[in-house]
Amino acid sequence: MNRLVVVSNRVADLTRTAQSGGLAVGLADSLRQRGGVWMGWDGQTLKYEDQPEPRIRKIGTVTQATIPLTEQDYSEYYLGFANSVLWPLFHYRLDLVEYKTVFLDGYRRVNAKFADALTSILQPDDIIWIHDYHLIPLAAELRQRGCTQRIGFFLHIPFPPPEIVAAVPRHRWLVECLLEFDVIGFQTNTDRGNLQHYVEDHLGCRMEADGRIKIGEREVIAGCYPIGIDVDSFVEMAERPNDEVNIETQRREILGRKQIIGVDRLDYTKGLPDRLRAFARLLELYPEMRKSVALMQIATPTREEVEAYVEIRTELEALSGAINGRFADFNWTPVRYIHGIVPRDALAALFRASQVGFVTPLRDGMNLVAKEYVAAQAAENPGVLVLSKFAGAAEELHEALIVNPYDVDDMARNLCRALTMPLEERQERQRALMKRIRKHDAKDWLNAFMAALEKGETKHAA
Ligand code: ADQ
Repeated sequence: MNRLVVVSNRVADLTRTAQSGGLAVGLADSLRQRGGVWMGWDGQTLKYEDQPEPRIRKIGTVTQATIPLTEQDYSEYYLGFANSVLWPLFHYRLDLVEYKTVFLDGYRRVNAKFADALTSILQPDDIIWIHDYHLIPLAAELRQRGCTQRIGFFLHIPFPPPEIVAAVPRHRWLVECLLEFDVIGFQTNTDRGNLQHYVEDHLGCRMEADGRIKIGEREVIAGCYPIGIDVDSFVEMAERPNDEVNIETQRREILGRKQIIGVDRLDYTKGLPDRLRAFARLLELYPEMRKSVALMQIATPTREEVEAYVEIRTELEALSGAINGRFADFNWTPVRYIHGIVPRDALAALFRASQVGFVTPLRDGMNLVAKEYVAAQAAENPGVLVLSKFAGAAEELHEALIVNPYDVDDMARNLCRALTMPLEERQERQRALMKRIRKHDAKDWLNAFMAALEKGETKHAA
């Protein structure tokens, strides 16, 4: 088996049990199983340019190679082009794009820096797998340095329709860079279809039904590889007793109260304000629900140097305060808003102890929380997943209650339906959902992508 070299903006800390961020969670699970090298930024920012060799560290089956960035790189590449241009745009939020010419310069410069560092550790038989929107030009940079190894790319976030991609400054260059990879992986058929429309409309190329795109003498495979979780390890975590969660759950049971849970990185794509409004609407439309249900929203702060993230935090704090101010009683707090990272075992136990998993992004590549919630449920008395139709996961998880995250009334009605759903229907939905998350788990994701990258298989592309 060839050595697998994974590259992403950040490498996850494989020694920690608490991890927020889908790429870190999904990749850590997959890479631990196969072993290999993981290269990325070490999270350090230097004042001045330094060109050190990547720092190498071995953790179990994985060798980590990390490099620092300069403050200028961080501001122009990471906060700038990646998170103030590509992230909002690829999530269909043109209104939040903030572009400056130096952002694109920084994006290109850091991709060249990654290519230099990577070239110094590559071996001839390596297979390279690059992740996410930060590193779209990396294959082109590597090819310029004479790299002939197979290179794959996986986009964790959505790929929008051509009219939206066309709002990216130098969008044609960006997509041409994407086509320098041998395999391009998407979360959903919708995303892959959007690339097809772009290459047909703007580049005059054709994508075959099996996902092959011919570019001169080269052939690129565009495929759909929905990311999954390590189901067994999540099930095991959820079944393990957790004293703190148990005490809290017993207290709720005595009081006959149910719990709705939401867990997200604090990001404007996750639909958090309308989620809270939907919960308030539930209490308005169905007064009998008051005192018998609470919403626990756990939200980890991220990217706090970007203005839009500061605004969403302020808005949420105000909203949860307003809902509690309006509905709370001396012995009932309707919204519990927790601003922080929860260890994964506690998270699994909390999911299991919650009667509804409320996952309502306005747009999301996949959304692993939806799959984790399903994995954590007890087969004999499962909770119900209420899921946004704009999460990539909705393309697979048909037995969830699918809602429109912009429609507060629709979400409130479905919350009520979930909270009052008969046991038999809950069990039936849970069985079907479990089957689906097992079919597309972390191992399947890795194997399907590797089959395309190593053997040129297109079975998942169509
Ligand atoms: P994210 O946008 O980070 O990922 P998601 O897929 O939901 O979104 O993954 C978040 C992960 O972090 C989950 O494993 C969750 O349990 C964990 N997490 C979130 N908040 C947490 C908290 N407060 N405490 C502890 N853990 C927390 C990106 C894309 C997604 C895509 C993934 C994987 O935006 O669409 O599904 O990558 O490809």
